Amino acid sequence: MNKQHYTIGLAGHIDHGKTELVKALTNVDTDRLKEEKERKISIELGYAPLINEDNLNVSIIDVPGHEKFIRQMISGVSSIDLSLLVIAANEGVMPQTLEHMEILNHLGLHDVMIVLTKIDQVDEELLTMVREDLNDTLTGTFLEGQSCFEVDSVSKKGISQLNEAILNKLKSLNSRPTEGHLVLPVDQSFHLHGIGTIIRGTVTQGSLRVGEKIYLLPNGSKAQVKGLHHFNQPVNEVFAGQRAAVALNNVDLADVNRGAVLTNYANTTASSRIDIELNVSFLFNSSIKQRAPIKLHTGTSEIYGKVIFFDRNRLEPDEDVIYAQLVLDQPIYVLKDQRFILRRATPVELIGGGKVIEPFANNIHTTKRLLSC
Ligand SMILES: Nc1nc2c(ncn2[C@@H]2O[C@H](COP(=O)(O)OP(=O)(O)OP(=O)(O)O)[C@@H](O)[C@H]2O)c(=O)[nH]1
Ligand SMILES: [Mg+2]
Repeated sequence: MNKQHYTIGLAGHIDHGKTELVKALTNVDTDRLKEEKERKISIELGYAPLINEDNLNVSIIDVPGHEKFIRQMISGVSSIDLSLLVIAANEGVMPQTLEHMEILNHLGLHDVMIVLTKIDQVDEELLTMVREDLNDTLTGTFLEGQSCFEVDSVSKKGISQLNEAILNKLKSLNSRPTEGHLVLPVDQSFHLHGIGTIIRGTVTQGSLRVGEKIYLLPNGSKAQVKGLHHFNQPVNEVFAGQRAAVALNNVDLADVNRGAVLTNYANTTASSRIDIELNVSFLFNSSIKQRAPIKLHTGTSEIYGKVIFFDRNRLEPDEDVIYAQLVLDQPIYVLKDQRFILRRATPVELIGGGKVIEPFANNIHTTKRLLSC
């Protein structure tokens, strides 16, 4: 019987116990870097397999909570099936709890389980207050009415119940389509002496085999798959939903930075002008003018550019859905309906998110001319 492949992503404020929770669930410490150990914070994405007896192939992605590392957070959750929104009982809802919640919402990641950690750090009275505060925060959001799991990750109280609920939830979700062309956004790349260029990422669509010819976007160069690993095990094929490390023949490291995409679809190219449907976040409370500099996050890439509104000269808060064009500083490979997050370039602030409605957009003047015909 074929295994089903799923990826779970963590989300939540700094120090709220995401890495400790991953450790309690998987026995893997995802804070591997020396700097992470010294500063006692997560900086990079961390990965761990969730071993289970249900024949499900489950990967967990741990993300940093610090607001400075939001880019890593967005790229980490961009390819997940289920998220665990972590809130520490001794602090309750904090700024990145809300920001991460909005990021999940705008990326269309609505399968979320809420986990209250550090319950050993509070008494029953404070726990009741935190539950009420959380309930108030979630009211009116896409997470209204969600049940909440309570754990102490250090003593593992509540972990086996959470583990069981996670597996039951995954079984109720549709697995990602393994048919269709390959989409593998790169989240790490490095050079390994004697082997060459290696990339890591989560396959979001399709599958990939050893020996297969692939294309690297945005630059369009061709390469061949020399070898594949899934969590340090050599494999012949990887499928949508799985983590993969891919050894590539004849590829410069510079061509496969985080944000590049591997595909086996020949007839495609990158674009630097895209039309978007943008849902404005309730956290956006300043205003931006026509052609303001923005940061686009989609897949694992982060690209600067300008926003051009179709119907206004300024975007104010309290808007719902608007349509706009992004003119990007570098070309990007995106698909129609692909989800994204939009942030103001300086000072950095979440504007909102939505989906790409036209990956190869016309110059705005051409669009206006076409509309007036
Ligand atoms: N007592 C207790 N301590 C916890 C629990 N969860 C986490 N901690 C501790 O809280 C501290 C922060 O936990 P982390 O898991 O590193 O927090 P994080 O959310 O991964 O932090 P960032 O990745 O930097 O955002 C560590 O010292 C953990 O051991 C818990 O349930 N109970
Ligand atoms: Mg961490």
